[in-house]
Amino acid sequence: MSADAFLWGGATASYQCEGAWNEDGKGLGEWDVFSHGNPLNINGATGDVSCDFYHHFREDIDMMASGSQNTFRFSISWSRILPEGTGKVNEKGIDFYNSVIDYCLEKGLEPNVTLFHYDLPNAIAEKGGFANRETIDDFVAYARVCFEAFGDRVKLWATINEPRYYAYCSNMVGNYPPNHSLDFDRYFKVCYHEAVASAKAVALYHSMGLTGQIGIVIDSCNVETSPETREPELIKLKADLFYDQLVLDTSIRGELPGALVPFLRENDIDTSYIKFEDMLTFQRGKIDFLGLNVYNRMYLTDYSEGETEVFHNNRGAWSKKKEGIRIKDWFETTDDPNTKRNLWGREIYPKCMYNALMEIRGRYGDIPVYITENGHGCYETPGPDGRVEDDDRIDMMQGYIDNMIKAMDDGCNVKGYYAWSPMDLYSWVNGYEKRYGLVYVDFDDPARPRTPKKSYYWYKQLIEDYRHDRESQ
Ligand code: BGP
Repeated sequence: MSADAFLWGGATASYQCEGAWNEDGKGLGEWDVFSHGNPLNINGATGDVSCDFYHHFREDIDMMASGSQNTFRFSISWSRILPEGTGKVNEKGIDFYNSVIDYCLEKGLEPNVTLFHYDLPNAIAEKGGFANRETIDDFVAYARVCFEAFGDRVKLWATINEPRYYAYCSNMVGNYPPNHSLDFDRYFKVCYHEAVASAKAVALYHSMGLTGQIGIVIDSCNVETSPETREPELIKLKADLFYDQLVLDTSIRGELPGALVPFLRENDIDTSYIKFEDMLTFQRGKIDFLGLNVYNRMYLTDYSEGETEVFHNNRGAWSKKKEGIRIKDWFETTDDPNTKRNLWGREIYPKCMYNALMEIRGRYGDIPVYITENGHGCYETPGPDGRVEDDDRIDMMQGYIDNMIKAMDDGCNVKGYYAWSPMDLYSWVNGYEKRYGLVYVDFDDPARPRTPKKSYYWYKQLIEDYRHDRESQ
């Protein structure tokens, strides 16, 4: 593979695919506790086994390699490495990830490793998780263990997956543990501490003399306002602070967005946790690349009458709910009659890929970007021949990829694309009915057999055509 070859692959997260939740010395994670009996786990699914990547990783990596993919993004389970969150290292956890990394390299896949993808060790969650400032140093200590164990072979690292969306679901929607609802103080505090933790881990990585690159992964929240919106520029300013600037400005520019503190103060939101010394941490912890997960945009309008409320759909076709929020005197999410939604009420809007990339280029310059996730969740049942004809997924992903390539042609520095997900896996709270994989997993069969879907072959062809057209000269 040439050093500057575009990376094409798939992305997973430890809790969503590994299973083996209590094997080989792994400690309890906050999702293990939540999914075992919390009534807010409304579909009753757990990640105890999932697609059992822990025991099937060679088969999955073989499938990726045969699909012409040259990279694999996965996350490390903090509680598999440090069962209590801090302190003693579980050597069997280290062995597992060594095997995954080594097998990726053997098969020609560049490992792209995320340190934290929503799954705090329970011991850390019980101390308040990222609402507790102590978690910053716990995270950095865990990062050091990973850099020392795997940093010789892993050249692409991400600190935190979607710090904003994790904080949002845990503290605003309340569907993720610890299930706080519309808690603005906690939401901003968690986002802030995650930003400091990420910057500290980046600074540590850069100080260790390792030869790779390190970034953060954000959920792209490209904000657009509907035509009838009053004061659209003000709405956009507020929404950018709420959705993405706290992560982007701290990690790319190394500074807190200037408007953040006055905005929070005017809205009586706690700012007591913001420390002057952290400004230096942000300066020292600038990322090498940005990971961008692209699913949808934030389509907004003004909202001044009525209550603040949040709505979410973890029941799919069983519910008519859309995904969104209304915040009194800030904004509300609204409908664009011209765009489709998936059955979980999320907008499908391929052009947000182009818009998000161009906006990042416009605001932050030539930062290298990886599209660390993009995909389509659907109900799926194989036909009588065992095949899944997932034409909707193909159409959807093709639209997003076309927009990514257009943005690259217009100057965006995109280095790679990861399909969410290479195989079917657990979808947070939604369970297993919402499938994203390019490969079908039969969750009813204890052997968890895998069968490539039509999209798997489409993706392989797309990668090969891209290489032929763009990289063979
Ligand atoms: C992203 C997460 C992934 C994945 C994906 C699909 O926000 O990083 O972990 O789950 O979204 O979301 P969901 O499974 O909720 O449909």
